[in-house]
Parts: sequence; C-alpha cells; structure tokens
Amino acid sequence: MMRERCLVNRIAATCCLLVSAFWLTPAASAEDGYDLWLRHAPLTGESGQALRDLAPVITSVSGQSNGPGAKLAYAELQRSLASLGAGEANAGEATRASIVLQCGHSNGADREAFRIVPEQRGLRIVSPGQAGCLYGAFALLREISQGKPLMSVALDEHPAMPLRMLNHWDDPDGHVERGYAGRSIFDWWHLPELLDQRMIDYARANASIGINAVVVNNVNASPLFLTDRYLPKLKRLADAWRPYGIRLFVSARFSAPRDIGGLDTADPLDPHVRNWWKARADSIYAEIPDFGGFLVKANSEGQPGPQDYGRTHADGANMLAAALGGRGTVIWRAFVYSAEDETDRAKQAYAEFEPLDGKFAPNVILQIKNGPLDFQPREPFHPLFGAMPGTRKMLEVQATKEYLGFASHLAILGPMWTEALQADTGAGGNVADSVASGGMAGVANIGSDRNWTGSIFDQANWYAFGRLAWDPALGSEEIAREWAVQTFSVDPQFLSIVVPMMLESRQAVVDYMTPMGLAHLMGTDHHYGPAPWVCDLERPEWNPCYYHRADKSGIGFDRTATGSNALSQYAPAIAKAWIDPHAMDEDYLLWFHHVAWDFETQSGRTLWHELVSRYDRGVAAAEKLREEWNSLEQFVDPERFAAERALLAIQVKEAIWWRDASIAYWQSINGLDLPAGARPPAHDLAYYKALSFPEAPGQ
Ligand code: BDP
Repeated sequence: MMRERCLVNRIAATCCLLVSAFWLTPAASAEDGYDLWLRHAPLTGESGQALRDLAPVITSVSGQSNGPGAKLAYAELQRSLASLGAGEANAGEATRASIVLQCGHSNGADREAFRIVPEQRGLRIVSPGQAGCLYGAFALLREISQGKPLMSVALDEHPAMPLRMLNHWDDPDGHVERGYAGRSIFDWWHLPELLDQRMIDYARANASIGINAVVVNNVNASPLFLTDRYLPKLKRLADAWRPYGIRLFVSARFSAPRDIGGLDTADPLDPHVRNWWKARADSIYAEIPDFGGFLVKANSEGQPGPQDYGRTHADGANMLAAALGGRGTVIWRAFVYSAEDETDRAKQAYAEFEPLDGKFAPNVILQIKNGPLDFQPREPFHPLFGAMPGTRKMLEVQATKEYLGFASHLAILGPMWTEALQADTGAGGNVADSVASGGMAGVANIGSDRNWTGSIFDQANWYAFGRLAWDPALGSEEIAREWAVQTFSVDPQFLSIVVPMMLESRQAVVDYMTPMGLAHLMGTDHHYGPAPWVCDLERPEWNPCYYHRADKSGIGFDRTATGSNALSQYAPAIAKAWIDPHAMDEDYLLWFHHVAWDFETQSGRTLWHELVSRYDRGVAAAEKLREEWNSLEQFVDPERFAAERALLAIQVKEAIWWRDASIAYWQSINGLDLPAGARPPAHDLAYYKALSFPEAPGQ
C-alpha cells in the first residue's frame, strides 16, 4: 500500500516537474499578477540545484508549535519552498537540511522580532512571539528567492516602528476614494457570512512585508462603521487577520454620537458624549479584544471635529483615547487647513498643532503627511517632524498615486518616501527617528482589480511601503531589486534594466508634471492632468494659481520672510539650506521662492529655459521607460508584459500633454519665446483648457 502510494506520488511529482518545466518558465506562461511578489517561481541554475539538493525538512519545536504564527510559518515554508523547487528529488534523508521554527508566546514589543540562526545542517528561525516567526519565514523565503544559499542566511531583525499600517480610503458601498484599482476589496454587503479568499491572501501579502495594522475605511468616514450592524463584519475580518499579526482599526467620524447615537452634540467635553464613546469602545472590544483603535480626520475639508464646539484637537483626541483606555490607540491626523484661514495653507497644520505639544494622551499618535501640503510629486518634509518632541508621531504617505498619474503611470515611490524618511529635521535626527515611537501609514493603492493595484508596478509601492516601515534605512535600489526578482525574474540582464527604470521613474513624473518645486497644478477635483490655469474657484487654496503664483514678473511661492515665512517653521539649520535661491537645491526652488523668469539657475540657463528643459527631460524619461520595457519582452510573461506596455504608452502620451499644456500656459503668462530648438506645444492653450474628464476615477 505504502509502496503503491509512493509510486503514485512519484508519477505525480514527475508529471508536475515536467508540467512546471514547460509552463512555469517565466517568459512562457501568462500571469495575471494576483500572486504579487509571492509567486515563488522555481529557482533555476545553481541556486535551484542547491535548494533541490538540500530539500529542507521543516519542524516546529515541540510545545511551541501550536501558535497561529508558527502554524502559518510552517505552512508558508512548506508551500513556498516547494514552489521554489525544493523537493525530495535529490536528497536522501541523511543529507536533507533542516529548518527549525522556534516561536514563543510573547505579547510584548519583541514579539515581532526574529533571528535566523545558521546551524550545522540547516537553520533555526527564532522569535519571542508568533508574528516574528511568520516574519522570519517570509524573510527567509525572500533571501532564498534572491538566490542566496539557504545555509548562509543569517538575520537578526526587529521593526523600526510599532505601527506599520495601511489606510484604506474605502466606503461602505465599495467605492474607493482616490482608488485606481477597481472597487474596494472589502465586501461589507456580504460580511460577516461571506469571507472572500482575498481577505486571507491580502493578510498574507501584508504579513510578508511586515504590515501589522489596517484601517478598513475612508478617513472621510461613514458612521456606519461604528454601528452594531457592522460589528460582526469587523469581527470576522479581525479574526481572519489576527493569525497574520494584523490589528484592525476603524476611521471614526467625530460626529457619530449625533449621527447614530441619538445625542444632540458631539462636544468632546460633554459627559454624555464621553460615555457614548466609552460604551462604543466597550462593545467593540467585547467582540474584537485586540481592536487597534480609531483613525480620525477632524476639522479638515468639511469633516466634523472638536473645533465645532470650541475645543482643541487635543480635547477631541484625548476624549477618544480615554474611551479606548489602555486597549488601543487614537491616530489623529494633522492634515488640516481651514476655510477661514487666509495664511499659507502649507503653514496651517504646524500653526495649529505645534502649540499642543505635550497635551496629547500617551495612546494618541499624530499622523502627519510627508509634506506640508498634500502628497505632491515632490514636497519638502513636513516641519512638524522637527517639532513636538512630547508627542508620538506617525508618517503618512500615499501609495495610491492621486497626484502621480494614477495607476497608469510607472512611478516608484520608494525613493520619494526615502527622501522624507532620511530628511534631517534639525532636531537631532531624521524623520524616521521622529516616528520611531509611532509608525508609518500608507494610503492603500489596493482594489478589486485582479492584480490588486491597477498595474503590476504599483504592487512595488505596496511592497516598498511595508519594507520601509519595517526598516526605513533600506535603500531604494535594494527594495526595487528584491521586488523585481520576486515579481518577475532573477535574470541579471533583466534586472540591470528594470531596476534603474524603477529608480528613475518618480523623478520623470516630477519633471513632466511639477518641476523645480511647483505643486498642486492638477485638474480640479479629480486631479487628473494639468490645469495650472484654474483660478476662479471659491476658496483661494482650491486653485492651482494659488500655488504657482505665476505672473509677468516671475513664478513660485515666496515662503521666506518676505512672503508667508513658512520657512521659519523649520529648524534654523534646515531653513538655512533653502533660504538662498541661488545656492539651494533647485528641486525645491519654486516651493520656497518667487523668482523672475530670467533668474539665472545653476545650469546657467534662465529659469524659463531651465523649466522647459526639465519638462523635456521628463518626457524623454517617460519615452525611455517605454522603450526599455519594450526591450524586456523575453523576460516577462505575455499578459503582464502587454498590460504594462499599454500603460507606458498612456504615460508617454500624458507626459507630453503635461509638458505641452504647462508650457502653453506659462507662455500665456510670461509672453516669452521657447528656447531655440524646443518643440512648440502640439495645441494652443484653449485646446488644453477645454479638455474635460467628468468620469475620471477615484473622485
Ligand atoms: C487629499 C485627497 C482627498 C483626501 C484628503 C485627505 O484629495 O480625497 O480626503 O487628501 O488626506 O489629497 O484627507
């Protein structure tokens, strides 16, 4: 019987090998991108042979093997090592390597740490907790996928910050605000009864890169998420994600006590309001004992908040913090600007929050966007990171590319986030240091599209977010390479082209959209395409002309002492680097200065000629991305190759549109000729102004 089964198994295995040899050669089989960076395609060449020779046996140390992380780590290693090619083909029992999982039951801060320790014939994954074991398993697989010999993997890691969190801007009806990858992945309508397999695959993907927290709904929050009806739905998700080390958070609408609680106020100092939130929190914790807490957008862009009752942000946040108690965390957003405030919008968050330093409860974290404005292709870091030493802080970045070409454009954001994380705040460290006790939040780019993110390369932004939140010191190149190897191919020729493409892509977008520190020139509401001419909207800061301030004499926003003096919100040593328009990094020139069109830039060109040359550089870079991708056909399966080829054609078309429309508009303001040899815009300004896209996604 045993022998028969062996024979059947062997025939099946041989068939499998033949089938995989035929079908799984990277360039031959069509793939739809669903497997993300977790494809674990069979390793070829020497590393494949080595893995087959070792045919590792996985064991969990007895007594500790029953925890959820250990079980998942075990299953993950079984499944993925087999997929990478480790089988029993070449190894006799005596020569097989061993992978030992030693997972503890710590609930402390160290539960996510892990070590991979080489042993005589194999290795041991050790963690004080369950989540750490799973992270260790994924780290090992990542190393092996890069072609690293199993026996030489040695790691000792712990996360750089406690919260590594995705913020979904998803509404109960499945619409995703600023989502470019289809509808929401959360099927609130059918929950709790129906738990889509996607919810598990999503958790697995997050765990593989260390993401440990998910806010499931839009910051422009519906109070529905706080109703009793939604509790079982939330519970079902939280239960499904718990083994993956993920805690569920909810965006809370500040006016909920009025909206759904039957009270006539949401004043945070009103005892009835305080009791209402406390009772809500108790009900949630009764169902979800490890509920993460609330994310709140208050008194910003029309959202309700404590200021509606003459209270401060600290009053509001602390009231919710008291309701959660030691059980959870309030993430309070610093993205505020007021309809009544005439000062520079880029100054307002600092002005409102800095005086509140030290006034927030210990379980409140202030979530601050990377730049002082709003997820633009390039902004200087937010000055709040260099302030408020008595407040826990969190960095918020946007993976969904609202301002960088939606999911159509190839724009790898790792370099942009690293620019922020590594920025010296002038307060004794960099931005990453300033969020070490808080965390990093990424506005998710994930939707119901089969490939999750609307394009294959947008998966790299989800990936980079997780990796950087785990370790902000990781280099962009390392992250891009890791992702490209796991997603496409380990072939050095392929990587020598695709990794530089990824690294250069974001600067290309900056150049053709908003060069030299320009910002917020996108179309009204949907933010699709150029509209620098818009100047007639009710509030000044709704208009692109507010940000570029172009007139006959020059262009740019004076944020020095002669202007809004936003520069003074930075530490003196940092401000000093931006104060002299002739000596500073010109990537931020027009962010901080209003300069004449004939201002001499560091290239020796006038500002006007330099701007045109940057637009041209951006278009050329987009064309280069397209050509380089087209040269990679032999390395990529036909389905993913064709999809990206189509998107890159859109990117080139839209890069030219951005350049031409912007130049046509600037010329209408400055009356200047183009530099010699520069191509005139394809159409006149009226043509670009007349374009309209009421159906643009994500609004
Ligand atoms: C802006 C988006 C808007 C968001 C807002 C926010 O356009 O949809 O609600 O950010 O972060 O960039 O709250």
